[in-house]
Amino acid sequence: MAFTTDKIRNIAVAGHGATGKTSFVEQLLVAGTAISAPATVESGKTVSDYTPEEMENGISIHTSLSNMQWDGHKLNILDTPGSSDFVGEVVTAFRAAESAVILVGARAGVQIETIKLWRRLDRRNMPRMVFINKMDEDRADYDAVLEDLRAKFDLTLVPITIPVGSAGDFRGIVDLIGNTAWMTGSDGESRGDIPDEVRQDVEKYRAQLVEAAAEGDDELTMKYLEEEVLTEEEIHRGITEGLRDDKIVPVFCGSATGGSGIQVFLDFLTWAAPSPAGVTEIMVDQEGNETDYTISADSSLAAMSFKTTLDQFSGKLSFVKILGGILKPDSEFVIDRDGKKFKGGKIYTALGKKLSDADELDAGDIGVIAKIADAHTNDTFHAPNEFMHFRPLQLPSPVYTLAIAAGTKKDEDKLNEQLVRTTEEDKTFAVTFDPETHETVIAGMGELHINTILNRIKASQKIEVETRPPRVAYRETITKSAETSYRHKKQSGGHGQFAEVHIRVRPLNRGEEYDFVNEIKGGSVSKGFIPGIEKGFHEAMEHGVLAGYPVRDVGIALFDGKEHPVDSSEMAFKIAARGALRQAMQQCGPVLLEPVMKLAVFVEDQYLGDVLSDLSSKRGRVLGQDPLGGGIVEIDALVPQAELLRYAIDLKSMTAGTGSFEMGFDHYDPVQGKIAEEIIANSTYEEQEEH
Ligand SMILES: Nc1nc2c(ncn2[C@@H]2O[C@H](COP(=O)(O)OP(=O)(O)O)[C@@H](O)[C@H]2O)c(=O)[nH]1
Ligand SMILES: [Mg+2]
Repeated sequence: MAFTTDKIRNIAVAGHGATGKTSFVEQLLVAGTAISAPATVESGKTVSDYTPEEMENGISIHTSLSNMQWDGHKLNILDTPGSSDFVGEVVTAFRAAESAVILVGARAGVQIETIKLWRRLDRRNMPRMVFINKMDEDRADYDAVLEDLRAKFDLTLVPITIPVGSAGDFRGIVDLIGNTAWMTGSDGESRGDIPDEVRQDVEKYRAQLVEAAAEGDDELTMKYLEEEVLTEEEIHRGITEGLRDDKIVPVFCGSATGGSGIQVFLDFLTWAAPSPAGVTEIMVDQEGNETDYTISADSSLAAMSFKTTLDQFSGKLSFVKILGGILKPDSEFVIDRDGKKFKGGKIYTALGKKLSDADELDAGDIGVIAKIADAHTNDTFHAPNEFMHFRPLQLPSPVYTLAIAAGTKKDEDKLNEQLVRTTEEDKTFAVTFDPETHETVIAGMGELHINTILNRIKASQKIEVETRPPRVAYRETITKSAETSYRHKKQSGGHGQFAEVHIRVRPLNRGEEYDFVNEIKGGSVSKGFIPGIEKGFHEAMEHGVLAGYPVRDVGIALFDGKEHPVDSSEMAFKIAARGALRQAMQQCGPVLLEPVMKLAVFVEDQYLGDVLSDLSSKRGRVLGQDPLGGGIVEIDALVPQAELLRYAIDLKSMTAGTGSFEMGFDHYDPVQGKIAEEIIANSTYEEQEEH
């Protein structure tokens, strides 16, 4: 059965690790009769956590897609991992959904990932709801968590449901709009009268709710100011508009393992959560211009692949969101990246790992296309004869890198193939070959992320891999000017080799790389030899005189030279130029340069002191500290890359696993003293040249 765009809801379930997301999704699916009973995460049998690595670790690692029906609507639910190592999966889910529900523990309250997710949603202006989960847990405190949320976030937080009792005494919830209680019993939730003990709370929170609804819409504001009441229909309108415009955040509560708070939440999704109809996506044309594209089933076929996986039985699975038109099994489409044409073949809806045939998927819907071997994450699939490309997922850059090699030479190709394949699926994972260090370098979001990938490759390919910290890409440069001349002369039988160059060398500004001026007047060196001379300079700059690292930011002027009518050649001038520049660099105060990274570290303030002193021991320079509210601090700092090779691991151990960071290359800085001496002493360059 196909659902029209306005009857579809795509919801991302997000939150700090272990707030109960996967358990919550189980309950939604039970209520929607997509499954008959909820499984516990510990049993390894939940719908969402189905990969071997998830069952082994007991946590969600991938975003998994489920679908269910509720009151004439189709809900596509994306359960996301809570660990910052898998933030790429969360971004993926946010891209595919129109709204998100953030789970927060009724005892734990706002945690570090809650804040980071909130900021991510802010950047997208994405409508969001909060579900305060684990109301049955010891020391669960709804009021305190709501207060905590209000203190930390600017948006208007509006309770839609409140608890009846808490911790051991938690018995159900009250739906403030419908004015009914939903009490939990052995056979799930059932409607009942509002218990007297919560009447006062109901009144207090209902007043907040009506006031917030009134703020959603000017007309309602007027009416509320005059009459101080709104009808149920008006409350619905105000909340729906406030949520859609990302001004108010509806707050729910319940217990995922106890199956409480589920019915009201599902009803709410159908009447209040935004559908994909009329939502805009950003399209990029071949010149890079961005335009808005409105999701509509009336357009020609367009879809975006937001996730790719490799299934043992079904082969490659492309998770797509249909943005235009209607996808059918026989639809023809083209992949924007390489222009290759495909016929859809089978299309599916997903319930975790279980795929079911679909007859059609309308614009706004999410589904799976199997066996398109060439499809990658971020591809746009569009109707033949028109080019379309949707803006790719905006993912954070990797923070943890390792050099990698197969255990044995013969497995090298296998390993490389698997690594490259992983980059096509997982856009937060990268692999590069560093021609300078001859290392294959992999990069990801943390140790857990990288280990998950490598364990999968090792198990599926039956190969061993070895990893070690990657070499740092040092550079060399000069600090003063000098003038020098160099003669290359060789007499070996037949005709000899002769060339002489006179050069002036000066340091350039950082980042200017290389500059060459030919100042020769009067033809002491023929024009024809100049390309050979420049080649010689480039060769000399490939390996500096200190430790053999590439040289940069050097300006060279060729102001004189000598040539021989028979013995001079381009080759002879290349050798002379190389010799001249190497000689000059010795005289120009050569120094090592090291890459310095810009770092944003997120920590709870109890760890702030430790993290700051660690940064200073790592030669870091703190640029600022920004309290993000709720005891979470962002530290911005500049730190040499050489000190950060294990930071993804160090930070986790310093902060009991709660800290995380983002980083990117910033600039090169000179390294001096003992540290430079050590790098030079450890350089293997000279040895390599002798082979
Ligand atoms: N007491 C209680 N435990 C819960 C509740 N929801 C989840 N849990 C437990 O919390 C742990 C983490 O749950 P999980 O669904 O994997 O959380 P996720 O990491 O957010 O997906 C599991 O042991 C669950 O059984 C709840 O409402 N009450
Ligand atoms: Mg989970």
